[in-house]
Amino acid sequence: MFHHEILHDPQIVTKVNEFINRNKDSLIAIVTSGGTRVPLEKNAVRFIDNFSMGNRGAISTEWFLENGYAVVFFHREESLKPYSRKFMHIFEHLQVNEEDGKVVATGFDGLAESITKYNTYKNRLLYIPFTDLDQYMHMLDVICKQACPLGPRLLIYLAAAVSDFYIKREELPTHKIQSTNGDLQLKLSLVPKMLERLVSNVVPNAFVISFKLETDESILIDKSKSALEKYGHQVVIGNILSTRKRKVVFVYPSGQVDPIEMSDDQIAKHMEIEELIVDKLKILHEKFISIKNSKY
Ligand code: 9Z3
Repeated sequence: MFHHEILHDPQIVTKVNEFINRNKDSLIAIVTSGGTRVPLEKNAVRFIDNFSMGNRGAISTEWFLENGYAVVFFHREESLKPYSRKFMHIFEHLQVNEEDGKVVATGFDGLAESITKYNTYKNRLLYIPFTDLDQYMHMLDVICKQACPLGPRLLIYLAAAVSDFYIKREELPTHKIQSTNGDLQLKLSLVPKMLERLVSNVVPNAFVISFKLETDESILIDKSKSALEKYGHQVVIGNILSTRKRKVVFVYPSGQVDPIEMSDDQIAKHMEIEELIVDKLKILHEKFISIKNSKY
């Protein structure tokens, strides 16, 4: 679990198929998490990265597991993982017991509970890492194709921060860009939107949720609505960078807008908003399944 290699297509196909077979009786969620990386050179030493620690995806995965889902956690390599996310700096808090040489961790509230939860749920959790934008796009497509036969039982939760811009392969310099050439001008092209094809061709019966990230509150709802119109999926969850841990807004194809905000009491109890998000999605997903099933 500690080192994740980028997988090739046949490995992804095998892993996802095995995982789905093993979890036949569960609802399945594909959760994307962390930011994509865009290289500036073919032999790349420089990159453009999208902001995301991976908290949203990692915490949501914990709540999907808690709600009975089996989760394909498609994440940026080295971003935060479910259960271990709170213990990134554990090394500095470890001590070696002089008598028996055993390592002890002190002062870490919740560590034992997180380890127990991880061990309880790990059979329902599949890690697949990505790094670069092109890997993200290609691998997500491969994963979704394998999961497509699940129909409405499949939930896709797109929390990863995906770049809108990239440099086309034919325009990428082969070697490291030299500073001796003076100031650097970059021409970035628009990333082709993959969500539309995913929703209409690859997983047309799945329940798909995307996130919309903005920094300007005044455009969040309109941007979320236009994403729903463009892609034809079920829910957009809008969030503002600075307040994303306290409030989000669910936007539906009907135009209905449903804000979720943590109360002071919930914040004082150290609740995380992902619990509320996932609880709500589970209800919506079950409704979606029963409507889809009644149509056949
Ligand atoms: C989000 O909006 C996520 O909530 C965050 C989570 C990236 C803000 P953290 O990982 O942050 O907890 O630190 N993700 C989606 C961002 C995105 O790229 N959305 C695309 C867009 O806005 C559409 S899929 O155009």
